[in-house]
Amino acid sequence: MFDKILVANRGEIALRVIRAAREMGIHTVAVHSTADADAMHVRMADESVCIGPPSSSESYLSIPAIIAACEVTGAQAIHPGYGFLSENANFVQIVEDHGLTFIGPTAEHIRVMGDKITAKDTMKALGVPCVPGSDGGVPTLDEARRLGGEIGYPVIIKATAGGGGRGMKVAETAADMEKAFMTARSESKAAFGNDEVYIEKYLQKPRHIEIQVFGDGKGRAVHLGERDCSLQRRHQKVLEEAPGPCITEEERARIGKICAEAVAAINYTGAGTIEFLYEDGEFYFIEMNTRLQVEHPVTEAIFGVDLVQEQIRVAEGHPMSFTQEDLVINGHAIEVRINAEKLPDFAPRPGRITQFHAPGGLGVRIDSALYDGYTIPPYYDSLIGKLIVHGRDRNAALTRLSRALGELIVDGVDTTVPLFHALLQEPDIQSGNYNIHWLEKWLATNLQG
Ligand code: MV4
Repeated sequence: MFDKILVANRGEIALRVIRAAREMGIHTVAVHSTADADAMHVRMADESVCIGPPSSSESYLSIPAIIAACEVTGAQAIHPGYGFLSENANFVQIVEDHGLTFIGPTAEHIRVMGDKITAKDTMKALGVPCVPGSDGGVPTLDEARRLGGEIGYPVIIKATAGGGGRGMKVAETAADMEKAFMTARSESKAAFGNDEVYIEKYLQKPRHIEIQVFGDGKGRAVHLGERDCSLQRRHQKVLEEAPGPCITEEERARIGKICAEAVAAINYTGAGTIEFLYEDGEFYFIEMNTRLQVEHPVTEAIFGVDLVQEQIRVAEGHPMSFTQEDLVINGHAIEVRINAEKLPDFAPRPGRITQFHAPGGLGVRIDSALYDGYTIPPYYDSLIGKLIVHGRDRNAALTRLSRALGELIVDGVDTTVPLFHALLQEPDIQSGNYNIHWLEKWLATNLQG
């Protein structure tokens, strides 16, 4: 059993981890940059260590500073949250070399899934359905042209070192292949120092459906259904819900079983997300995320589990506290991401919060590190809170979301809250009829126009 863990993150996710640990009787150490000396995670943790200047690369991404903070405080384990060092295999290796425990998967799992070609090969071999495309990397333009003809246009060229939308190019026809292939390769080389690319059939109107999985590292694993995260802008999720409005119980059971068996087979430890594109009733694997995700609370709401406590439990070598049979969906949950950004261009708006009032009541959860008088620093991402609502069905969740947004007060900076009020008026949102392109099209006609 750990007595003390270090939280290598900031903002709402640091609070999320501190709260989980506290309920388990585990002491917490916050780390912070000089810009975050007054941040809520520093106040809420039992102890804190300043690890560097404002720049993330010299603080939240500084491996020596974080290892040193463990050594001076006696923390035995590190929870990375999301972002920062959460999917850095080299960091995990160093943590373990110092006799500390990384609360998450092994360095090897992170490495395999971090390379998108290796991830796809691995998943394909484990029986997970993938987007039709190249078998591994595509080294030459000739090979790309041959594959384009074979797969059928449109195709998408993706960087193996990419992910989350970075380093992708679509070739609509054979005539576009040269430009798309060459740009994908050179941009990938410039961004990641790796020019290896692969090719897939381009799906034109899919939904983004991701399956939450959880493993004990000893060959047992479960799935916790799906989240529909199709509402995105520039590859940033805006609203997420569980269960997916278009997924049937049969589809969930089938794809869930495939995912749980795949992660069991690789002895995966802790929380993971298997991302799919879903079109015309079929699932196509695209990527696996080896971390706890921002949107994990919608899954927690409908299954009534604490995924962070579960991560800590399995990191200590204990079994999971639930079996697949225990995991029954109750109702529907929706999360909206509240960013300090000004519409219509979503420009970051750091600044002082003059008033913050969180909504409450049945089925309402706020994960936020805001407080009255807090100054949002300009150095980090603009997520300042998540509002998660839970109701007996999707309509109840939508009604509750509208009610809770009405109670929320965030004064002093612009936020994405007005976007959600507007989205709730849309028949397509009310009915769940949207795909990965819906939001960008809506923004183009309703905000820019
Ligand atoms: C695709 C695709 C269509 N066809 N792959 C974007 C992020 C990365 N995770 C994968 N992405 C896509 N891959 C094939 N074969 C369309 C996208 C995509 C997308 C995916 C999920 C959510 C939003 C998106 C927005 C644009 C493109």
